[in-house]
Amino acid sequence: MKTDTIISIEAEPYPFEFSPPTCALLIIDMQRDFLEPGGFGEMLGNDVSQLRRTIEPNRNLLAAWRANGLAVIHTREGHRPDLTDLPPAKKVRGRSKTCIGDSGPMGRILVRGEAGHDIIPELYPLPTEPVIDKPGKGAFFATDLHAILQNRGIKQLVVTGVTTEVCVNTTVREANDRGYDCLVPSDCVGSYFPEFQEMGLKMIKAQGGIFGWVAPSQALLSALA
Ligand code: C5J
Repeated sequence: MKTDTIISIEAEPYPFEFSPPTCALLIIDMQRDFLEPGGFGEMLGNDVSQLRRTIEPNRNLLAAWRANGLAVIHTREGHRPDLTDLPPAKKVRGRSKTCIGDSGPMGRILVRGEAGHDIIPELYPLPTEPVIDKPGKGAFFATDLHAILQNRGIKQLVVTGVTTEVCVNTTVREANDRGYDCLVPSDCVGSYFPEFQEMGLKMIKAQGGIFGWVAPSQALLSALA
């Protein structure tokens, strides 16, 4: 694709104009512990089907990005095995009997290298696709994501993944403050809570797109076809 190609797609609050060669697909935390039955998310009483409906649309978008040779970056939320990067406040928050670092259904919870921490097989990264291991909710905090994007000349992001109101929203806000345009495909992000899904998307596109744009993934797929 030519570097000066500009594509306009229908989006809210107004059309999103993007240049595919400088627009990365950033897939947030599609990890087994959040999405798979029997994982940490379900152990906490969450309905994982609310997140699993995003797998197929993400698969289609990822295939389109790969087919066009565009930049793809994945993230995983998790910590060092010695937990030295886990703030004590994060560890105890929620007062759950089982918390981050403890043994869970798929290994130690949100610890790097454990089965539950890894990305679901349906969206598994290719060796050429950077994986950002992040200790926080935002993908820019304490990571080299900004440097990687700048080195590749990336100016715009399509942000997908889970969960809409937590790691997706935090990352979009961090990206916005760093000067990136962000589009969030509504069917490629998910929350365990339908009301947060709705409000999480509304907050992004409110006030003339205060944090970015929202559109169904089909708009991107049609544009890239
Ligand atoms: C993410 C979380 N990935 N909800 N984490 O959103 O704790």
